[in-house]
Amino acid sequence: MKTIYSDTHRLHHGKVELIDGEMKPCFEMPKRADTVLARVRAVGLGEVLAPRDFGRAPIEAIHEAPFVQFLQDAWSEWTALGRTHDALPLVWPVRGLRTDRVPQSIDGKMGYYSMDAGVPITAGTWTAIYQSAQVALTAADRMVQGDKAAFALCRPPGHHAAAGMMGGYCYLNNAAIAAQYLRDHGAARILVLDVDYHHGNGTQSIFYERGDVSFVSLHGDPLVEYPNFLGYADELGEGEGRGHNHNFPLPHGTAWHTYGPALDAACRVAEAYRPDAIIVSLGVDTFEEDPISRFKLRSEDYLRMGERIGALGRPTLFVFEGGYAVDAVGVNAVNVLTGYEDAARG
Ligand code: FKS
Ligand code: ZN
Repeated sequence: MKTIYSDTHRLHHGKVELIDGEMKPCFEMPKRADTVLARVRAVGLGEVLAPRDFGRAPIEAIHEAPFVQFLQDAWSEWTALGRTHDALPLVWPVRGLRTDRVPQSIDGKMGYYSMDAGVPITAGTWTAIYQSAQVALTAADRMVQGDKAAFALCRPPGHHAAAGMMGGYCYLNNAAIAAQYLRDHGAARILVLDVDYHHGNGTQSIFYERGDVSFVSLHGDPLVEYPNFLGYADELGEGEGRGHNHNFPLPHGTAWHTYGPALDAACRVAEAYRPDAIIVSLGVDTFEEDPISRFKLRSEDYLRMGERIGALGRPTLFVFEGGYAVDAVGVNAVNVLTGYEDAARG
């Protein structure tokens, strides 16, 4: 399968992250994508193509225009105050506070448009997130052109980003943007299968009331894991979307002997939907050595994961999400892709 990749991801390089009460270098770093690209080349997965430019319209088919504008302007508004460090939010409109007015100050806007502080905005962030979305769109367009599979090597990731909200290293929801693009180019039903360790709250919320895009996710139980406030098994969708949202929260310590059957259950849900295409939100932070996660998958398990997805026999677009064991992230992500190809070839 072809990989879509752009070097512009390097322009997004946040310096610090507040984690476990400590300021640490950002886990979501450029080297992650470099490692995956190197592995794609090492195994000869297929051609690596640069993204085309589809403009803002397909982004704004998912995200609220004022939010997109905020993302584009945030760095210049921040630096206009004489600030030189990364922009970060630090106040949020939680219970009892008002959300009917958008603040004018950049500090107010940063909080209004975010769910947590894991979203540094730097000089190059807009270019990187815009191009990350274009990477997903270009991969989606390959599928429209008839490719049976494609790999969008997106960075920054996207699955925590909602229509008007950034969070958890995510700004624009690459998988959701790709799903909408496929819908707008002839696919009637899309299934998003999210295997990142963290629940894809953004993707879920974007499609929660829609029957044309189903969301199925396996992730750390929100009772004990980020994003903490969404991702329970009783979230089944609403209205037209009723029955089209499926969460499989799993406990800390989950290894393949538990993960495999859960993936199988998720894949049976996917099969029953008979999607025209599957989009996999491919995070490999389920790895046993991941520094911020608590599942116990091993590198060879990712081959099994890919094989199970390939057995669904549907056109499949893989969109890269999380994974922070930098040295292993390439092997693990590409194992899913080669496992998929082995199974899809039959
Ligand atoms: C828990 C702190 C959690 C934020 C984790 C963000 C995870 C991001 C991701 C994505 F795919 F979006 F990159 N901090 N103690 O891996 O889900
Ligand atoms: Zn994750």
